Amino acid sequence: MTLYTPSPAVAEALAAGRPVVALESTIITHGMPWPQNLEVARKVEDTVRSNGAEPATIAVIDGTLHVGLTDAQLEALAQTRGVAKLSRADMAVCMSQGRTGATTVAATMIAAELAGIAVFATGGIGGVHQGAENSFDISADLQELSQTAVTVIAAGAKAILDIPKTMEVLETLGVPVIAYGQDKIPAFWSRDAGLPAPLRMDTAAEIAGAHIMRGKLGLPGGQLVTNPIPVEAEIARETLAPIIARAAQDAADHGIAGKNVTPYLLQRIFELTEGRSLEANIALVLNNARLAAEIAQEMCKITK
Ligand code: PSU
Ligand code: MN
Repeated sequence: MTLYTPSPAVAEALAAGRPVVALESTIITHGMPWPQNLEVARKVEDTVRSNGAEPATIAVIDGTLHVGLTDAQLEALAQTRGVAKLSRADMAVCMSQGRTGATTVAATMIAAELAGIAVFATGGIGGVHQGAENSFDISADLQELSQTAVTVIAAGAKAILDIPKTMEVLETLGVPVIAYGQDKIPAFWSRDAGLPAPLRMDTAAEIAGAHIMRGKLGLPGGQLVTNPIPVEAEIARETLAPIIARAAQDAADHGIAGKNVTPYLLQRIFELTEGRSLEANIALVLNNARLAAEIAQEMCKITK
């Protein structure tokens, strides 16, 4: 029994040593509303392709871990309601029970490493939630970055999180946090989280080189590349702060907990910004797909 099923295009690219970029599916099922979720999923794949790499969207469908989806599978996933949200804890259970689930950053990293894919593009990673000192809500994405050798390109930690605490945890776990092309950490919908970046790199080649050096040193884990949202799509921090506070209060009032927190907040912010948050989200995901494809190409050059 094979553990995962690559799509024909992904299998071919991997066999030929061509660049491949992993993509998550929770952003499709839990991060964006229908039908934009399908449109964006297709656009992200096209962006990876037009930038010289093969996209591999990852999901568990009827118990099979798919690395690369056909367009029909992508469409079905985007339309299905009640799809499970899978992280490290529940991926094996979903597979052994023959169920369907979308992969978060953590689960996508596990699948990517298994398939030999070193680069993964997403929107934002999970992190330490505001009030974590009481709720203990810290995303499994952080732990995963410390143990699975995949370079993840994101637009920073979402502004719904406690970004300083998220940075502290990443430092403790030994995860390199690299800001692309600037000295500051970006905050998903805005380019500046008000914190200096621990590391800065200005080219895809440097990022690829650092990933490979980490492997040579025998250090487990990956890298987090934080790629600032394009200027024209940015929403200012001051604009978002009261909206996020309101969404967080609503989540508390409704007793939202566990893995429902992130999807609830994203949906609420979408409503409160009248869709502006989604437009920004789309722009930053495409921007990350572009950079990820470049990094994947550079990695292939080094390892060839
Ligand atoms: N970014 C988005 N939308 C999302 C997510 C990220 O714009 O839905 C998802 C990712 O899959 C990430 C997950 O891994 O949220 C984090 O969830 P949690 O905080 O429950 O670990
Ligand atoms: Mn959580």
